[in-house]
Amino acid sequence: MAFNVKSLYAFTLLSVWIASARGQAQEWQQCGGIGFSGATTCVSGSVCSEINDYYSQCVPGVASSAPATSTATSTSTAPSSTPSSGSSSGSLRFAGVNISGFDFGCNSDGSCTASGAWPPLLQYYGHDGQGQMQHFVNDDGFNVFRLPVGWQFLTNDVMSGDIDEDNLAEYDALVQACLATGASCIVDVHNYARFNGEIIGQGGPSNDIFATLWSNLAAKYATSDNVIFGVMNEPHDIPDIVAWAASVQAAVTAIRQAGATTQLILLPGNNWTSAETFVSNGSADALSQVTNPDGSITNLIFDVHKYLDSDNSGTNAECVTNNIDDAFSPLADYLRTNGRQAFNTETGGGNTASCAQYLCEQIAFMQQNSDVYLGYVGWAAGNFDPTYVLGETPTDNGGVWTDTSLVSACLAPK
Ligand SMILES: *[C@@H]1O[C@H](CO)[C@@H](O)[C@H](O)[C@H]1NC(C)=O
Ligand SMILES: *[C@@H]1O[C@H](CO)[C@@H](O)[C@H](O)[C@H]1NC(C)=O
Ligand SMILES: CC(=O)N[C@H]1CO[C@H](CO)[C@@H](O)[C@@H]1O
Repeated sequence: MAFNVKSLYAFTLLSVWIASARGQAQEWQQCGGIGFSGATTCVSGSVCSEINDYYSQCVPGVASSAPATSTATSTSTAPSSTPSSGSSSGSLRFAGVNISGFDFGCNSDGSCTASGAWPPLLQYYGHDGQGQMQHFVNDDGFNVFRLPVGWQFLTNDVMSGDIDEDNLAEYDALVQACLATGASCIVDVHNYARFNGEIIGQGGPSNDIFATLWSNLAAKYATSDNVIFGVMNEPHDIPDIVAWAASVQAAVTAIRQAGATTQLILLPGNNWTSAETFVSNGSADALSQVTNPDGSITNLIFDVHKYLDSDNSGTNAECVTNNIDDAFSPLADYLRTNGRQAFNTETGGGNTASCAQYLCEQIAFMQQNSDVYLGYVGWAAGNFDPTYVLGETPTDNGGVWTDTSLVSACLAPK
């Protein structure tokens, strides 16, 4: 995803030459790429930046006449006090794909069945998740995978924090296949803050039970530096956000005390982890109170999701928004002001022209704000067919992998 200075420079010279003879692209609009025939110059105050061979777009900033000074465009918004663990060079630390399958059988009320899980591994009669991840790393440059799993699978349908060793061995096969690629691997409990319809800490499993689950998972991966702990997928309709933050705190404390002292932990807010309402819904303030046992907030990252379709459900093939003005721009301001970072662990759209346009715009914006955004993870490959509306599953023809068009156009770093 590294910003290409040479192309920027070339484009800038070109744009001076053409002198806006045929109209200019607006900020965040496409301005180049294979097959593109629209305006290739950008309005004043923005420059055309190459995202990949298929897509260049106008990003805020001015072209430097001495481009060797920096590999990043300056957005002029980053104060010197911003968090430093993310890349500051205009490229994101993480780009990845969800490898779905162990979450199959989960519903949004947190009811899952262990038997509904379908491991995305050939040895368990699933798709070749291992081959997919190797392809995604080697051919596309991805470096993170999110591995959703139902709580019920981990405990073999018992409402408990005690893990079923046989089931964990199956899930661990996917985690190890992920780690073997050299990528980071998000362990994501895909339960919508619930177990069989009842909310954790608010009528459902106690915070102690939830903490025990995470203590056991964290003990398993305490020495795996590349494991990232995704505390919970998509809480929604949580009546008491402060109580939910206490449940998240219980998980964080359990993870750290189990010996996983340095890994990233992802903190999920209400309303399906919406990036758009993370601040307004009260999630940001409540989750800001969550700390490590030593009182620090080191490596505690806000988890946000955002789809680009008309109802934000991630179920429609067409996209209608790049989410910048309504979600990622105001959220970036909040994060910067408060010294925090976020990770967009679910986004995506159909393999359509509208989604290629808007998702590329969204990702480019995140790259420009990589001081506060760690990266993104597309939904989804694994056991989904390429024909699934949001399918990102590559097809394997005798060892030659072919990506879906949205992965090629926007998601793949190279
Ligand atoms: C946050 O969202 C929930 C639904 O997920 C809603 O019930 C609640 O009223 C919202 N709170 C605020 C402060 O907007
Ligand atoms: C949840 O987020 C979506 C956008 O992501 C928004 O349209 C909706 O109003 C939000 N709901 C609540 C209750 O905050
Ligand atoms: C947008 C989307 O595809 N969401 C999926 C999230 O995960 C659950 C459980 O696997 C699916 O049912 C949803 O469709």
